[in-house]
Amino acid sequence: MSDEEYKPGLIGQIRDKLIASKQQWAKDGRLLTGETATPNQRRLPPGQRLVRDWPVLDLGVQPNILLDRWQLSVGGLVQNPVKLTWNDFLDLPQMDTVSDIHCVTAWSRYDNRWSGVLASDFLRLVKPHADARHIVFQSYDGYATNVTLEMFSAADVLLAHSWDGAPLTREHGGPVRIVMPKFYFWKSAKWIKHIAFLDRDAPGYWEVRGYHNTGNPWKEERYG
Ligand SMILES: Nc1nc2c(c(=O)[nH]1)N[C@H]1C(S)=C(S)[C@@H](COP(=O)(O)O)O[C@H]1N2
Ligand SMILES: [Mo]
Repeated sequence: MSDEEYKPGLIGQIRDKLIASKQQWAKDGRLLTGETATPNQRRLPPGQRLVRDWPVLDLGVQPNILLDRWQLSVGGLVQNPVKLTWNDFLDLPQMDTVSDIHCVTAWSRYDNRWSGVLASDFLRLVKPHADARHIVFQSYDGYATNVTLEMFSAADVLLAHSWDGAPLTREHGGPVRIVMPKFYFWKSAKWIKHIAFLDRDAPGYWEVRGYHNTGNPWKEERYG
């Protein structure tokens, strides 16, 4: 975890309420429109509204990870289980992408410019075994979320350290977060710490609390 110990106080209580109400949304099927759309059929997925600001969502902990203490480790079914320091990470090929954010709480934000390492370049480095089919992202705040290797292999997936030309702020998941534009934003783990490659699925924080295992916004896979 972070250097900073998390002490549940007023903020913690407020967040606990938010988490509980988000979990209740899954039970009630809140925000579901019953519509579906295929990717590219339209830019704004069903039930979403466009925002211009960038809301912050977390579990009440925003870990403060100093760059010289930051490490990204990779484990499980890979040939090359690296432990990357900040400089190691910056030595990997750097790319920019532009993509839209779709949060399950119904806001979407267009045209986010991210900089970092493409998942495809990262996969070339760690070399998953043939039987690696699933991935779990583990974060410095204790959060986890699961995706398939296929989802992670998409050309638009990034391990991002910058947004709009500036380092990702702590509240938005800096030093490094995942960006998976084709899925609801809860799949885009902030404060990434460890990436595990597995031969079986391992549902994450929201996935075990009533949220969909895949989370495709054009199919409105909010809960499941
Ligand atoms: N480590 C971590 N990653 C996380 C979360 C979190 O609580 N912890 N929340 C998820 C959710 S539910 C959303 S909507 C987005 C929010 O990212 P933002 O605060 O940058 O908008 O981060 C996702 N990644
Ligand atoms: Mo979210």
